[in-house]
Amino acid sequence: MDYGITVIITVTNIVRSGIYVESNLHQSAKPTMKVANAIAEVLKREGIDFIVAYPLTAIVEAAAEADIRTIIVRQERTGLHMADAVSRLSSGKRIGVFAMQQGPGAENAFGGVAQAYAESSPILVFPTGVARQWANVPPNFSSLLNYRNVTKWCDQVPMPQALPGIMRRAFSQLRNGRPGPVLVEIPCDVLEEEFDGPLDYEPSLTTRTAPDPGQVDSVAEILISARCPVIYAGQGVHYARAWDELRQISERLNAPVMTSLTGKSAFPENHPLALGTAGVALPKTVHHFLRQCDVILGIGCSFSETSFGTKMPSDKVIIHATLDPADLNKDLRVQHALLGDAQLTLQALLQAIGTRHSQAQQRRGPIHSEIKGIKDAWLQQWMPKLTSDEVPLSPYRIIWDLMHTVDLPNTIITHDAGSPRDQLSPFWQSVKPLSYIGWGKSTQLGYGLGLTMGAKLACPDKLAINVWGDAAIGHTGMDFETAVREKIPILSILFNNFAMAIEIPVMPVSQEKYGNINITGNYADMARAFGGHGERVTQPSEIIPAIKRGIQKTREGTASLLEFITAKEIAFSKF
Ligand SMILES: Cc1ncc(C[n+]2csc(CCOP(=O)(O)OP(=O)(O)O)c2C)c(N)n1
Ligand SMILES: [Mg+2]
Repeated sequence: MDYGITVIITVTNIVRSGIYVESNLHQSAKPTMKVANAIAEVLKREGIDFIVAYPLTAIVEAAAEADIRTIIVRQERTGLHMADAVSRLSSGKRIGVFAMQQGPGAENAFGGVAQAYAESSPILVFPTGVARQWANVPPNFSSLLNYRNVTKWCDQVPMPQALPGIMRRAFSQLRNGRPGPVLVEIPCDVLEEEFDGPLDYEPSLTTRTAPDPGQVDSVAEILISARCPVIYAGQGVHYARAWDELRQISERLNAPVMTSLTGKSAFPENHPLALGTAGVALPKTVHHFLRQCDVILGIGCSFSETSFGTKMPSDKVIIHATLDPADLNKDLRVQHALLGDAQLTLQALLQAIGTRHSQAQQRRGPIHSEIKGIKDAWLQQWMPKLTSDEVPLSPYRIIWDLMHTVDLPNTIITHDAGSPRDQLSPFWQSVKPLSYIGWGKSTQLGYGLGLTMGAKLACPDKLAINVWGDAAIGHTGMDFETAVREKIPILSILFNNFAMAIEIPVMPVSQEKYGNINITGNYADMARAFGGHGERVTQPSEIIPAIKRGIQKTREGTASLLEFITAKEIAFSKF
C-alpha cells in the first residue's frame, strides 16, 4: 500500500516540475500529466514564451512550471489587448495568449475578444469552463456558446484525449487564412484530469494562397493603362510582410499609396508617393486622390464600411486583393478581385507588369509634386494648431512635439478611441512597418493601453506609446499598475480636458442640464501612487522637457504617464 502511494507521488512531482519521464519504479505505470500541463507543453512547442492571464486557472500554474512567463493583469480586457498586440507586431508569427477563469473571468473578457474579432487579430483565448456536469445548467456561462459570434473558431475540450486534436485545429486556424481570435474552453474538471501521454503534438504549419494567374494579367493591364491609379493598403500587408513589394509596385506604377487605420505604417509616410492614412480624420492628400483617381487597388484590406475609416468612392474601377473571399462585394461593389496572400499577390502583379509601365514612368515627376503641393498646403493650414502656444494645451501641439522628440523609426505608437485617434492618425508620420497600431473596426475606449503594453513586451527595445483621453483612462487605467508591477515601461500620453469633448456636439441638453460630459481626475498622481513616473504638464514650454524625462524613465524601466492639461479640441482634419 505504502509502495503504491509513493509511486504516484513521485510521478506527479516529476510531471509538475515539467520533466516528463516514465517511472521505473512501477512497470505498469504510464507516463501522465495533467491537462493543464499538456496545454503548457503545446504552448512551448508552438514557441509561446509568455502568457497573460487573470488569475484563477490551472493554466497559470502549469505555464509557470514550464518556464513560460505568466503576467497577471488587473482586468481581463487589458490582458486580451496585450495578447492582441503581440500577435499583430509579429505579423501573426508569435501568437498572443490569454487565459482566464470560469464564470466572471470568461464573462468579463468579452470586450477584449470582441475587439480582437473586429480588428481580425489572431489571439488564443483559454477560458476555464464550469465542470462538465454543470456546463449546460442555467445560469452557468458557456464560453463555447457565447463566444461563437466573436471568434474565428471556438471549441471546448470535452475530455483529456481530445486536447492534441483541438490544439492542432486551433493553431492551424490562428496561423492560416484571415486572422482572428480563436477560443478553447476547458472545463475546470478536465483541466485537472490526467492526460494519458505521450503528448503527440507537432507545431502547426502555415501556408499561403496565390491569386488566379489569368486575373493577375488582366489586373496588371488595368493598372498599367490607368490614368491615375491609387493603392489602398490594409493590414493584410502587415500580416504578409509585403512592405517591400508594396513600395516596389507603387514606384513601378507611380501610384500613390494610402493606408487604412490598421494598415498604417505599411508604407513609409515620408515617401514622395505617400498620401497618409484614410481614417475618419484624414490628410488632404487622401481626400484629393480618392476624387482624382480612376482606379483603386485595395491590397490586404476588407473595404469594410466603418464610421472610423474614409468612405471609398463608388464611381471608380475597384480592384480588391484580399485573402478572404467573404470580403468580396461585401460593402463595396468591386469589378476585379485577386484572392490570395498580399505578398504573393503583389509579387505576381509585379511580374505581370514587368517593364510595361512607360505611361507610369511619365507620371513620376508630376505626381510627386502634386502630392507634395497638397500635403504642404494642408500642413500649413494646420500649423497654427500644431505649434500652438495656447493654454490649456492644444493636443495637436503635443502630438507635433512628441513626433519631433522621439526616435521615430524606433517608436511604436497607438491612439485611443475618440478625439486622440482623429488628432493623431492624420499627422503622425509612420516611417517603419508596424510602428503604428491602428484600429477602428470597433473602438473600445481604453484599448490603447493594453496594445502598448503588448507592444513593449513584443519589442522591448522600442519606445512604446499610447495616446489617450481622460474618458479612455477611465476604462482601463488601473492596468497602468500592471505596467509598473510587471516592469513593462511604456510611455503613456494622456490628454486631460476634464471632459468627453468629442460628445460636446451630440449631448448639448444633458450637458446643459446635468453636466453629463464633464469628468475629473488627477492621473499623474494616480501614476505615481502606482509606483510609476507621473507628471502633470500645463505649459507649452514644458511639453518637450516632460517628454524627454518620460522617455528617460522608460529607459530606466519605469512606466511613465504624462498628463497634459488640454483644451476641449474638437476640430479635426475632415473633408
Ligand atoms: C467602451 C466605449 N464606450 C463608448 C464609446 C464612445 N466614445 C468614443 S470617444 C468617447 C469620449 C472620449 O473622451 P476622451 O477620451 O476624454 O477624449 P476627448 O474627446 O475628451 O478628447 C466616447 C464616450 C467608446 N468608444 N467606447
Ligand atoms: Mg477628454
